[in-house]
Amino acid sequence: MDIIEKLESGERLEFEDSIKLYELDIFTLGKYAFKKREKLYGKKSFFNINRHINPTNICKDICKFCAFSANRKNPNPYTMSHEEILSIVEEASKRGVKEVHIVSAHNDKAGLEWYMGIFKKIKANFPHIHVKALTAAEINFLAKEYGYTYEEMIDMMIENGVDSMPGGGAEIFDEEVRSYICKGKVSSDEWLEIHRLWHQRGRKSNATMLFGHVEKREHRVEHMLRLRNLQDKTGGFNCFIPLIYQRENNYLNVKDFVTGQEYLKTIAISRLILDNIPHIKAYWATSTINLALIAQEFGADDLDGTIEREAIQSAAGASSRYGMPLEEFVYLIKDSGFIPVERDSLYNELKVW
Ligand code: V47
Repeated sequence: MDIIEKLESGERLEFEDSIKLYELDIFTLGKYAFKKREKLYGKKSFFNINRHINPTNICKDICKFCAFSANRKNPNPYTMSHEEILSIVEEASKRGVKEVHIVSAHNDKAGLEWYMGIFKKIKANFPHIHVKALTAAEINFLAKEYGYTYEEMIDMMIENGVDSMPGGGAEIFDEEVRSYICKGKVSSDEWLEIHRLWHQRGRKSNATMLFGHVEKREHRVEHMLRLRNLQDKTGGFNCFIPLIYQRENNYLNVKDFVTGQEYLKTIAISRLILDNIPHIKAYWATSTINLALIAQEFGADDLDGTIEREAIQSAAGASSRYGMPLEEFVYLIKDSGFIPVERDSLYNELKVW
């Protein structure tokens, strides 16, 4: 069966099929991905009103792609106090923010109580706010630093009030590429195991993929298929998020920037092969808002949120440092011919704007 027949039949796509998808022209690929998106959600595009907080940039690990952690290229180490974080959450809450997305570097001086205690304080003061926090990379770092099992760490997160896990730290699962771009960080098996255990507790998480650096298409496809495989077992992933590598202020020397066309193909392919992950997020911070809006026609149904502040990717050149005003976000989605639907962090629909 050729690839078009497979797409027409709706049969599950495997590794070789997915490589062939990349070779299709972008309009044919886009047509099939959009058809699938339309069947699921029509022209609805989901977003949330969220606030990203990155409480420390002091990191024990050295990832070549990272411009956020304090180092020679970014010599401004900081660690927020719990009071500072709480006052950010308080201000955000007054503006109607419904989710805080908290991701830090791997700071071995901050202490476990600094990492965990803040969630309890946020929940005690702002019980209506959804806490999406701690990547599998952070959980792996904390477990090893303080001598806990992953299960114990996960119980600790739940006890302290973490509601869901963000998808960071996945990078690219291929271990050879991984050891070149982020040696020493959580391995791909460990990343997947932490999410498996989190899902086993009935909790939801997201999954990212950092691409457009030194990986090949094969590595992206393999990454997605490993996620699909785990999702078959747990059903715990809400969303898949391809993140375009940003090239400023870091130590990964990449000359060829990923093209818009390659991004749109990657979004479309993720929609077609991840038949068991409900949402595909075009994360405007790394794709630019223009490309994210076009990605809606290539299978993406989610645009993340208003963000407000963001330090990790903006340190490497992304346009997310100050987020996006809600009115502008809604206007842009409408203007692109889609229906802006505000969602909560677990994809329950809250309001059609
Ligand atoms: O894992 C670091 C990435 C991630 C760069 O779950 C970079 O909804 C591009 O995971 N260029 C953290 N990316 C952010 C993240 C995320 C973002 C938005 C939504 C969600 C979600 C999760 O940022 C890291 C890493 O892959 N990152 N440096 C860079 N130079």
